[in-house]
Amino acid sequence: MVILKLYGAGYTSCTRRVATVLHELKVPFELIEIDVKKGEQKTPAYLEKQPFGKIPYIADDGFILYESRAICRYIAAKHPAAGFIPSEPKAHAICEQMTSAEFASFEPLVALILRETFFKPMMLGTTADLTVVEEPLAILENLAAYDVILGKQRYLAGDVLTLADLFHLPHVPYLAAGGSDIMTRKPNVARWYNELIARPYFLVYEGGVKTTTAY
Ligand SMILES: N[C@@H](CCC(=O)N[C@@H](CS)C(=O)NCC(=O)O)C(=O)O
Repeated sequence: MVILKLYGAGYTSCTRRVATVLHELKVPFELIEIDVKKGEQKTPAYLEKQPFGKIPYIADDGFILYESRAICRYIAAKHPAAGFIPSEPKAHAICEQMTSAEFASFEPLVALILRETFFKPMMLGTTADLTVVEEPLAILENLAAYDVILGKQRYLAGDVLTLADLFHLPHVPYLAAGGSDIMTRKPNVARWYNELIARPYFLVYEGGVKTTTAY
């Protein structure tokens, strides 16, 4: 069997999003570490595979795919029994509703915070300017809609775990590391979050993503 190759950086959220789904579905994979700091993702050889010059991408028996969420959908589609992409039309639509909320509303806010408090210090050696993160943090602090949704059901798209839940997770530890307690202040969000981080795949956040050939 040809092992799936994940080209990325173990500490980044997009790479961890893909690794989270791979781990959940017990898919063996090899992580090919891309040196983002040195700009390896902008080299001609890399751009041939990922023309946007971003990580991650996968090679699955010669099939190349980029965009972390598209990769997760592909992997989940290959393992339909897990139900990460519901097949019943209404359940499917509700899952899409929440993956859209993640992509359009949650991710852009968290990305602003992440860039200022984690990537800029790491890449440029600068100190975080906390005034930049005040507004996105204030919006996120609310999380009111999430608490309402999670007050009615166990997970974001209903009572079964789906990609909607998994897509939200990779950014979240950075919020906690940045001193924010927004994931644990609202009771229903806290219940959901604590359940998710207790799952074994959450370990990928601690040591970063690593090649995993067996489960
Ligand atoms: N929407 C893309 C975003 C990819 C992305 O922005 N990757 C970041 C790391 S999380 C990256 O490649 N940063 C280095 C760069 O922009 O050169 C995805 O989900 O895969």
